[in-house]
Amino acid sequence: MHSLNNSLEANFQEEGFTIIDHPLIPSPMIDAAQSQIEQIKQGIFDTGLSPTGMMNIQDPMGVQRITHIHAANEAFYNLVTQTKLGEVAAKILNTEKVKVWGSQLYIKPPHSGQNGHVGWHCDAQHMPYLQGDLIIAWIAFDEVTLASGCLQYVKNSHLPNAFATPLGGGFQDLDSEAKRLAASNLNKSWETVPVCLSKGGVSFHHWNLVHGSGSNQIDQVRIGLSVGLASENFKILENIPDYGLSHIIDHPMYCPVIYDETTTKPSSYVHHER
Ligand SMILES: O=C(O)CCC(=O)C(=O)O
Repeated sequence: MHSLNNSLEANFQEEGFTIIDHPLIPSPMIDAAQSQIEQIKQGIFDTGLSPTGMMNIQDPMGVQRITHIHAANEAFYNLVTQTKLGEVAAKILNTEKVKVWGSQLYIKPPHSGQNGHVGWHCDAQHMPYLQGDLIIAWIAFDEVTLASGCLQYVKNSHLPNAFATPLGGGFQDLDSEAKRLAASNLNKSWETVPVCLSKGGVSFHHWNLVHGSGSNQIDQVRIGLSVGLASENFKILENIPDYGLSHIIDHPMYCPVIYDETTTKPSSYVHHER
């Protein structure tokens, strides 16, 4: 077990996020995954399993999303399971075991305008059926900056009663919503932190942290893979629609354990059958 004063964990608890700007994920693994995106969009899945959703994937201006993409493609699966992602998440979560409960590829086309905004939200509000120690890792497929529409975190907004509940990821008027949220607690400062990353850099954020992202104003597409991670104490609540998650939560491809200190090898390293 990692010590409580571990700096990654302490930083995460205090601010609600941890940014690892050096390439935690090796470039060849990112390139391998990126080269598969077009065929995934065309419905070709080399694992034989489908993603759980493909949203707006032909929209030339809006945010395109593919959920549980790691189950549908081997290069994405390797990127999630065979890198240091789980090890770092274990330190942040102060846990012995890390499980993936979801992933979402976010593709922001060049010059996306307001359609390319992801509204201020916290992940907990969109997934009320999940409970426990949950975090999100966001992996940059290329250098991301404010100009390319990087994530923006609102510092300390994960703390109880920080701000009013945001209108959610679908509400794309970032400025007016930021004003409303900031005014909802005048005793607290609304401080946004642009999550600028180099290729292979990863940011980790708290389940309750308010975040969003602006438009991609450059000529190049902005791609990031968001990976939902949890420690062992996590559970799916009953009687709340969970969009089928309870059916795949024990599936080794959809929801692999990517780090396990109690075994010599994380279980996800076992190659899946075709
Ligand atoms: O990629 C983005 O701009 C948004 C991602 C996001 O909201 C998340 O990973 O929780």
